[in-house]
Amino acid sequence: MSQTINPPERTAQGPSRRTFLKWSGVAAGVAGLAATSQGLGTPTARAENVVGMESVDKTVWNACLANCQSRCPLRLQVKDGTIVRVLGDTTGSDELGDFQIRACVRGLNQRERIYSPDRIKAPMRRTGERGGGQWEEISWEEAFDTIASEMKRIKEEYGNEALFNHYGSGSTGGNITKRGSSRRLMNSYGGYLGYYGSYSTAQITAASQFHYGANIASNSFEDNRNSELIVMFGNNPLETRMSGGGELAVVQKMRQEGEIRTIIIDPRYSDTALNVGDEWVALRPGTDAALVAGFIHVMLEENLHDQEFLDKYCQGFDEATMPEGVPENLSYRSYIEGKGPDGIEKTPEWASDITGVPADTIRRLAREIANAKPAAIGQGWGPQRHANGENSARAIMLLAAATGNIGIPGGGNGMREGNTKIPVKAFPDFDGDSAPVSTQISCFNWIDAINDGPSMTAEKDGVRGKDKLDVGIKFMFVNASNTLINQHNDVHVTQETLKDDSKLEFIVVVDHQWTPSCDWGDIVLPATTNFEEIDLVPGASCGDMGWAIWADKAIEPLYQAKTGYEICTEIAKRLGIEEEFTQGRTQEEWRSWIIEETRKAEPDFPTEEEWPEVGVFRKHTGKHRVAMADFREDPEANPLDTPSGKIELFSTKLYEYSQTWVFEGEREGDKVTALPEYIEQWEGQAEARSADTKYPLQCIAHHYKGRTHSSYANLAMSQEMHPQMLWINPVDARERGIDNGDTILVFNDRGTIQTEARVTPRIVPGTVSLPQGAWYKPNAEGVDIGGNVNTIMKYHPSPLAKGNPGHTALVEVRKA
Ligand SMILES: Nc1nc2c(c(=O)[nH]1)N[C@H]1C(S)=C(S)[C@@H](COP(=O)(O)OP(=O)(O)OC[C@H]3O[C@@H](n4cnc5c(=O)[nH]c(N)nc54)[C@H](O)[C@@H]3O)O[C@H]1N2
Ligand SMILES: Nc1nc2c(c(=O)[nH]1)N[C@H]1C(S)=C(S)[C@@H](COP(=O)(O)OP(=O)(O)OC[C@H]3O[C@@H](n4cnc5c(=O)[nH]c(N)nc54)[C@H](O)[C@@H]3O)O[C@H]1N2
Ligand code: SF4
Ligand SMILES: [Mo]
Repeated sequence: MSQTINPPERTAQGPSRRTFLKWSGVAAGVAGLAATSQGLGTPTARAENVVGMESVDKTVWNACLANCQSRCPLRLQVKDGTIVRVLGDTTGSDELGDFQIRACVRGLNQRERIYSPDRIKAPMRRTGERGGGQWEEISWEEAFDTIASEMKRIKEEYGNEALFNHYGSGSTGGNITKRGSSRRLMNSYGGYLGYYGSYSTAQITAASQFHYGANIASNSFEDNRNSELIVMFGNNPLETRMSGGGELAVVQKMRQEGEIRTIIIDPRYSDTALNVGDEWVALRPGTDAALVAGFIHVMLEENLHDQEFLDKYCQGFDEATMPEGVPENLSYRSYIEGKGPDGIEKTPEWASDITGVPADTIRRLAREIANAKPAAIGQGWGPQRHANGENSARAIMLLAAATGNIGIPGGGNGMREGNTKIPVKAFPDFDGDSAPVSTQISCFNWIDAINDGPSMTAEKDGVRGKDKLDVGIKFMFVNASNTLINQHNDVHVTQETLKDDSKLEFIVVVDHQWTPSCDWGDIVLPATTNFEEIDLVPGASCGDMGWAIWADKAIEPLYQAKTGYEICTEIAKRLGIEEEFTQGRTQEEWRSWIIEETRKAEPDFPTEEEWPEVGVFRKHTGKHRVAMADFREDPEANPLDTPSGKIELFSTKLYEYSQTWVFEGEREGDKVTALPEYIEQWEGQAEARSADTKYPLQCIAHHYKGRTHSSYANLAMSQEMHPQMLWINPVDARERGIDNGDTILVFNDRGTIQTEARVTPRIVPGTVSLPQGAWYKPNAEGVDIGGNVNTIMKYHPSPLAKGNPGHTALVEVRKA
């Protein structure tokens, strides 16, 4: 029926410039563009200066809910039912604790997203083969009836564990508008196969569970004012928490205040290195554990480590603090001194060969890090989103322990910085401990659960809550997610898996943009953007300040779009569980409930009457977060949740897993280790440098300014400001005859991507980076001209977390 308008015709990277200009040519568009381009001034100044502001019908609060780990309020100006301008926060100041929370270019360019030609306009059903691109428009009635009857059929035939609510982070910032609705729907219907971990943090979350007994974020960035030295491993707040009132602002404020020496350890000279770094340590990806081992070797030789801290608070640095019943020479000291099973002494020269960092630099840095009292040692999530990311993450935590920096002001526990949120009541999704089904898989290995669920076990695949799965995934709800295709490692494996609809029998995709994942749905539903519904936005924070945002409906739903709550209510009705699902409340009534419930614990939280005027509610804790201060103070009274109650540098549980977990087939050679030792990655630096390699370049996939993962990727303005390109060092480019701006092919045995070269010394030689999140767009030959890095990434869950190794792959590059 309406194939011509929906799904939309896309060019290489979303709609063409021409399409964009066409829609922005409407009367309101020009003014809106002008306002967007004024984003450089302070939002207050901007709001005052906008010509004709008095002529709009209304200005409402809402927010950018993309999962960029900032959360910016937006002021939407509406005329004749159209959003004509998007303005930033008009409250707050430049003072720490009262920051004006300034939206970045993505948030301010919201109109292009709301009025994008890629908007899904009506419910659609596939007609030909799955993924074949043939669609027909159907009515909402028919869509709801079909989804409900498929859920019923699959539940009756296979049980609730055949239902799956796919990972997705597109509406993470919301509360009622978050994906809670689909979770609540499926839990009201008896539950679904759950997942643990996230695409963001699977490895560090799993690793910290064994190391610290819990996922404990480090000291806040504001606490850096108490530090002598800041060391950031793969942490890039200036590009990945970009709000002008978020961590970007805190980090820059701290820099202005104290000029504390800052060392950035990253294969890339990131914007954080550029803005606040004093020294860039360019290491090869996946080698952080080797670098740390080299540091510790120097510290032990020169007696610079904090032996007292290690003795009192940690298990397994020395033989004397090993758990009982473990053979000799398995402590970290033995590992460093070459007395462990591998017999290799972890000298700076050894570390240098692996990391590419000169041995003398390793010596100098080890001394500096050990002597700075205190030092804030922390990491972003880049080091852990790797093949053996669990060990990289734990090694960085170990460095914080060996230097005695844990639990004190100005120090840190080696995790990513912590911050403080206002405890806004969440829209109840019946998940967590109260979920009717407790069986879980990792968020990343759903592919295996589709292909052969019953073969998945606890010891081989990390199934939790049961020894093995009884049934594979048969029904999938994909809500606010482009992870079905775009964001999941190896688009080819994914497509091959989804093609066979006798395995995964039914897929519903709900989004507001027709993404590459929509191409693989059986039914695709048009969701509203959060600007077409109401909410109370929780969970935003930077440093020691938290905030919440009032979100009002700016415009009526476009096309035939419906809210997530409405969609799930209609399905619930047909499943006979409407009452359980709604509890008799409308979306407005849920917002009132959220405010009332929050006010019980937070009496100064605004009332519903106050909110529309308040817009943004901020609260500073008045102190700096110091992680694990209680434990430092009194480890006996406040033990950690590890078997020993201590920091387990040698993990008792992981030691057990190292002997019982199974790695076979493709995963052979993977291992879980009790110590955070360096493990050579598959497709890591060693293979890249071996003489007979076909693919000599390590490829990482940093998170990029132009997008939030794949969100905003389809917008012409985003593409113009931040075009997709491969970062490549001049040395590697010269060898291949590649000049800056050349069209190139990035390839390995899994696939080929066509993109542009950015020849820059800002990336270490031997490594390239293709920022993740560009929309997958294969041409007739199967070459991805969209520039999606998951075309060359491998589907290979990490050993412990079964997480996404989204920064590990080898490639070759040549001129197209
Ligand atoms: N603008 C923007 N902001 C975002 C996002 C986005 O897509 N765009 N995504 C959001 C989401 S969902 C998340 S999870 C976070 C992600 O936040 P992070 O995971 O911290 O971001 P990454 O860019 O993956 O990695 C951070 C840095 O680690 C470096 N790195 C990669 N491999 C290694 C390594 O082996 N060792 C070391 N030392 N460094 C390494 C990268 O070059 C990069 O500079 O960002 C959030 N914020
Ligand atoms: N190789 C590699 N791959 C990676 C990464 C990497 O570092 N390397 N990073 C990974 C990480 S950290 C993450 S978090 C994932 C992110 O992957 P995803 O969680 O899939 O995030 P997005 O790509 O932003 O897709 C979110 C979708 O939600 C939609 N959406 C937004 N708001 C709403 C709403 O209100 N309702 C509905 N129904 N839809 C909405 C958006 O339009 C968008 O299409 O990608 C992962 N993929
Ligand atoms: S993408 Fe992040 S930093 Fe940018 S406006 Fe949205 S919430 Fe703010
Ligand atoms: Mo993420």
